[in-house]
Amino acid sequence: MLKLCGFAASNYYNKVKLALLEKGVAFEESLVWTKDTDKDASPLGKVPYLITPQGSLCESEVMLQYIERAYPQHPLVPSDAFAAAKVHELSHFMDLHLELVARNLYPEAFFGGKVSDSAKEKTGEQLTKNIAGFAKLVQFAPFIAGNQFTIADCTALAHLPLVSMATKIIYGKDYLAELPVRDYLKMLGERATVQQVNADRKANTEVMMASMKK
Ligand SMILES: N[C@@H](CCC(=O)N[C@@H](CS)C(=O)NCC(=O)O)C(=O)O
Repeated sequence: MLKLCGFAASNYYNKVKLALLEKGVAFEESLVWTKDTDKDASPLGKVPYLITPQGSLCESEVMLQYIERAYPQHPLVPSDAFAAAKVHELSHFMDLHLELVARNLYPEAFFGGKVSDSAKEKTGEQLTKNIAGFAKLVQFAPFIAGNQFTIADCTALAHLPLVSMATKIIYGKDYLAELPVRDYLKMLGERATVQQVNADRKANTEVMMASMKK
């Protein structure tokens, strides 16, 4: 059986977990904090990593591609090559150009640290540019890449709330507010799979924050 390693407060972990739940693939979860990661499975010590019957995988986007090929049931990627590429484009774009950039703000937004004014300014400029680009790719029709739930929705559910929260806390303004993200996330929140991911995320975040205060 597949084993998803990491912790449920992690957005990248939840991206993969939601795909597994949506596809109805049997998997077990192994709670691993970043300090305890298996460096053979995840050389940079990041979560998630996925243990498969053939070996381990790091990088959430790669895990989604593997899961889709290994378990074709309940497809989360269209069969047409170009349509599939458009879905991956959006998922990849959110990872690289929204989440990784907004991540610069997390130390101050979520973890009681400090981010320099110059880093805030640079990050704000990058996010403004990248969100304008993102707006050209999204569909919200009603799903983020069109009329079907895809892996891009797994990525969006994991990352977009963090981008909104971090920008609201740091700049006093939700940088995604001009897109219909709130209604979209509400719609996704009607899915039992998303409710499970969110409940597990909240519970694990409390454990993580409590352990950081010790
Ligand atoms: N590109 C990686 C990003 C994973 C990632 O950054 N995970 C965070 C937790 S949300 C992490 O492990 N951070 C610890 C670190 O980078 O050392 C992926 O898609 O899996």
